[in-house]
Amino acid sequence: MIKHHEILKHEVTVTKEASFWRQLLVSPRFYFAFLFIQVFILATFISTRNFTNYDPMLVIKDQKVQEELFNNTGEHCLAWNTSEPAPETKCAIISPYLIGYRKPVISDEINWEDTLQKYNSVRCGGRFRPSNCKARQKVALLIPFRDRYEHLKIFIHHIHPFLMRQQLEYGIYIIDLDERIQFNRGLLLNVAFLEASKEFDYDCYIFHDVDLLPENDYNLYRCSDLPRHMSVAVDKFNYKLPYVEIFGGVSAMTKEQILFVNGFSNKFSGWGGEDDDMYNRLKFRHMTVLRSMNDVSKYTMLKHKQSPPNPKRFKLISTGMKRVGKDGVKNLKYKVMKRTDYPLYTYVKITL
Ligand code: BGN
Repeated sequence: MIKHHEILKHEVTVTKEASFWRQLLVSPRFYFAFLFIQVFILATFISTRNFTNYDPMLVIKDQKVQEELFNNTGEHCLAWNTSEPAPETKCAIISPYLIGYRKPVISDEINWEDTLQKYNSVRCGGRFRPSNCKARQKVALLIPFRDRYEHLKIFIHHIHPFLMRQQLEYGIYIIDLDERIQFNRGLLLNVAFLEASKEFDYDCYIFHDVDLLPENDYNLYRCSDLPRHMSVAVDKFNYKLPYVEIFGGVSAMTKEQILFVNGFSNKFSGWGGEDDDMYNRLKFRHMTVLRSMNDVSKYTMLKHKQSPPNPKRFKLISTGMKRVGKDGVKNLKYKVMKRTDYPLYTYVKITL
């Protein structure tokens, strides 16, 4: 038999519960929290969607110009036809195809097959030249590489139309190192320079990290009378130059400038310092570094884990100028393990 006081206890609990819900429903705090949660869910949803998923090929509004520029042939990986006469007229100083600032597309939907199909005017090895004029500079894009195929896919998808719009004649070189050897950016850039210059007499060599995507195609990928540091404003550094002497990320030098400082040091294994050492080399040889304005030199950095910094880099930098003559591009020995002209880039893997 249920006792009287137990019924009472039950009723009190029910009334307490009812009053809790009533209080909750009339409380402005409850509605505020409810609204806040909804806004939070909506904001999360919006931020995970990629609204900048535009097609860079379609940003050129004029269909005829687009066809001329990309010269679709419908075939993949054609070699240059050397007997084909190159156009005589020089391209305009500032290409008419430039579109200015566009946030780069970073999407899971980017895939090699589509990229290959889209950029089928690129010749074997990732080479291109404008079909209707003579490019003002022949540019080699040199990319030190290890494992980051996800980045490479997005980079290649972004960089081809970017360079095409600038009406450059160019080649893209991905330089990989035997995985038994610690990554060495400076050494790989030296190799890239040597390998690219064996093929063509390029006017300009651009040292380019695979995780940096230029945002504005007025950031012209060409060389000047002095070395250029190009990745001035990177989103990771709030679009500000982290320090004046920085020369990493993306920079451009001519063959003469590279040889004048004996390229990069080959001694910076692991992360950091090789670019600072290069800056010192330039200073040592009385060269200043050119930079463009922040708004044209903007870059998006693809996300990745920070590699462990090389603890020896401080010592190497402080003793660097004693080695300029004997540690660089002129004294580098390496063996090519693999060299392939892929449709969208030249791949070279080396060992020491
Ligand atoms: C610096 C690195 C550079 C790198 C930039 C940007 C060093 C040497 C310290 C004396 N330099 O700190 O190599 O490009 O950051 O990430 O670590």
